Amino acid sequence: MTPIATLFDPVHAGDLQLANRIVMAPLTRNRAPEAIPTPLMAQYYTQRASAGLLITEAAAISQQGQGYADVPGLYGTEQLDGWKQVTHSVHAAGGKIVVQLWHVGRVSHTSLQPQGGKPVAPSAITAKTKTVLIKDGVPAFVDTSEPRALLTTELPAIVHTYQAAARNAVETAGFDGVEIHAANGYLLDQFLKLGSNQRRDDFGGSIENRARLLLEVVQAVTQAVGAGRVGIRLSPVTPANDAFDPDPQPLFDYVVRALAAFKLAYIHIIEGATAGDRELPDRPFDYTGLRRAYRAAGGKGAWMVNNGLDKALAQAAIANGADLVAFGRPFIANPDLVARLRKGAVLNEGDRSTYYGGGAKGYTDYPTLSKD
Ligand code: 8OZ
Repeated sequence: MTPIATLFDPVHAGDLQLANRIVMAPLTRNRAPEAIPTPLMAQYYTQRASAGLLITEAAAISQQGQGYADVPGLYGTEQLDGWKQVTHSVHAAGGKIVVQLWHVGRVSHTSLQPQGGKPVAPSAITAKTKTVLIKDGVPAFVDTSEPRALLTTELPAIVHTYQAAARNAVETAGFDGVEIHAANGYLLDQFLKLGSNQRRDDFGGSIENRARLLLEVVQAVTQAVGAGRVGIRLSPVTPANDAFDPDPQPLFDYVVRALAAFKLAYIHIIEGATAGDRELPDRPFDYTGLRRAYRAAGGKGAWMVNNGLDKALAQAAIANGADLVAFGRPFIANPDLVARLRKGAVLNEGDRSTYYGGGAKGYTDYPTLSKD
């Protein structure tokens, strides 16, 4: 019998050869003024390069796709130059890094949009959620603006924008791959779920129609950079950003079955509420069933699980068939999380007041074990 893999064993995810199964989950940190990645960001990611895979914070594929102050982009020359420094530095430290492709859809504010326009969405339904703007140098939570419904004729350009950003990421900025952000109530998740999608065209109504934009994006992105470099993040039941669907199991079973055909590097699942409870009594979901649906349809990508894991839960997830485990907040406070998990060492506590915005404090100044 093959012994059960540990968190510290190498694994491959599509074309990505990973030194271990511990992944740094994407974490928004709002430290990229003018959407341009900085040398400090290069330092932050490089400090964490012992993870098997780093997934960057979400990066806007266009100005329209941006919804928060000081988040990075993937569409301008200076942005790509900034990212180049990040990928070079991580690679020099032996790490692997993919960038998360982000269009926020309705989770935005007119002050961040081109010409101060309305954010775009599947339907003109305002999300009951907040976004972060910076006012007088201080992060401020404000209501998201009322969106306008995208015309059917605008959707090909959105698909093309994802594709262009993926190409920029791999060909210009030097990333090992991309993760399509289809979770947490942002544009692609808004299309999937009935609470935000009331369209009457080919992109609304049936499950097949609601999944259409997502699958067109996957097709375009994999065509541009190769499926073995592409992952996708899904959050079937998260209430984040007012995401809601009354019947998520058949919806997501359909999505992963359709994804099986693409030979992606990995499927990344947020179990439960993003950064919250893993079990939601009013939103039950069978994650093992989801993985089985993917495998039964021939899906060979690595199965990555996330949300509120500690070492024991992560090891149990691997024993139960996951290939990769993603840690978010523990990576904020523990640049050497892999070494700490290996040794069973105590973890540093993160300072929530420095999660979003600011500089080096609470970002690149967390101690490693040897310096404790
Ligand atoms: C926290 C704050 C702002 C954005 C996500 C990109 O939830 C985010 C995000 C998280 O996926």
